[in-house]
Amino acid sequence: LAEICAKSHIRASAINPEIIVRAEDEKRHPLNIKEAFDNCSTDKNAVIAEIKYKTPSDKSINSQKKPNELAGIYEAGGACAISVLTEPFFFEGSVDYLMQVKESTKLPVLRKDFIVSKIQIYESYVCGADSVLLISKVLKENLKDFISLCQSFAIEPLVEVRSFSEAENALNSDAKIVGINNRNLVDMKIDLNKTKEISEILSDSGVLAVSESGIKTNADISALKKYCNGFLIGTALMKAKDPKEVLEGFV
Ligand code: IGP
Repeated sequence: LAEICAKSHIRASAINPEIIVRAEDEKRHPLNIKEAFDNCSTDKNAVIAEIKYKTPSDKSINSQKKPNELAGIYEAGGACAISVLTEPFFFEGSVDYLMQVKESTKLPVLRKDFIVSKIQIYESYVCGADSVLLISKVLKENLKDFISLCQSFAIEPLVEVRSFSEAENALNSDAKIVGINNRNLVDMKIDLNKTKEISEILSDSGVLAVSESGIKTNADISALKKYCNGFLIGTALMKAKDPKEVLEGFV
């Protein structure tokens, strides 16, 4: 994680500061991911379907489908939002993919990256993100400031947590959507019980809880359902021969 964040700092320092002015001049209205979630979850499972071509946790992703093609498939399969990896070194993502997906879907689009600098939030807004991932473990005491910058652009971030203290930080920082990561970002191990464990302190707070990572089967969804409002699923869809069919099974 430290290595990914170090690379992210280098990427952030290469962003032209002019983007801040462009963001302030931009009059885009991001789609409301929380609303999309509420609409989805009234009659089905709310799934954020993810586009990622590589991941350190599974070497066997080998999708030949283009981002815009996947966006169409996910939309047709009933996803409530689309997540796009933009981290280039470990996930082979790019901001171009984010822009391509934004152009090809009417669903809210989440930028999945390791945001370490506020300039990446300005960039996300200019490049069409409707939501961004903010990781509690990475941002620590800066989390509140980063969330409020996102909200100033009407971007509601997904705030990722994996422990009680990270979840408390999210709640104290005015997060409205909290992702519980079942995967330990240090050793990559999956523990679906994380969702149950952490959901306890989220349940009375009014935030939306999203169970993230390692969800592969309908049985996983059934087991997690009572502890969260929705699911973030990447690998199982990227590895599927027919991602639409697999997604339809999840929603
Ligand atoms: C998706 P999976 O196991 O379905 O591919 O997981 C998503 O949760 C995962 O990509 C993720 C992630 C992250 C990626 C969760 N948190 C932080 C990069 C950065």
